[in-house]
Amino acid sequence: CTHVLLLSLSPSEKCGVLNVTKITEHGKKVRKNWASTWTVLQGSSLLFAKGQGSGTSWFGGNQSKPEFMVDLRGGSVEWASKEKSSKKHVIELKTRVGTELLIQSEIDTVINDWFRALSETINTHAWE
Ligand code: I3S
Repeated sequence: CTHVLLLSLSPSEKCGVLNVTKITEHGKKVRKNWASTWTVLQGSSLLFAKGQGSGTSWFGGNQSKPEFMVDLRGGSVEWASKEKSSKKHVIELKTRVGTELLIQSEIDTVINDWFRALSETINTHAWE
């Protein structure tokens, strides 16, 4: 994630391309819109930028800013139930402000690493 360093002056812990959709916003259900999304974990924030599925798109033209960001403090992660999605390897992320996201990768090692990283971040920042 070295190229992300320039963005925020602090290194990001983890980044990669995942399938992401919002399912709830401020406690209200919203329509699913799965998109391949460049995802960066940085401190207690998770940043998303829709790109062409490549890290290099981050700095290209209008892709240079994150589109969406969630604060992981006070949030939770769990493996999504079958009712939430028919896809495999889906993480359900809930934030303190009532946003719910589904995060998915076809590659189980990739999604397992993200699950661990997100859980650790939430636990680490639990008391802030
Ligand atoms: O939970 P749902 O409503 O079955 O989610 C599916 C739909 O969002 C579908 O799109 P439209 O019904 O808006 O055209 C998506 O294409 C599917 O991917 C969604 O389900 P999965 O199980 O893939 O999360």
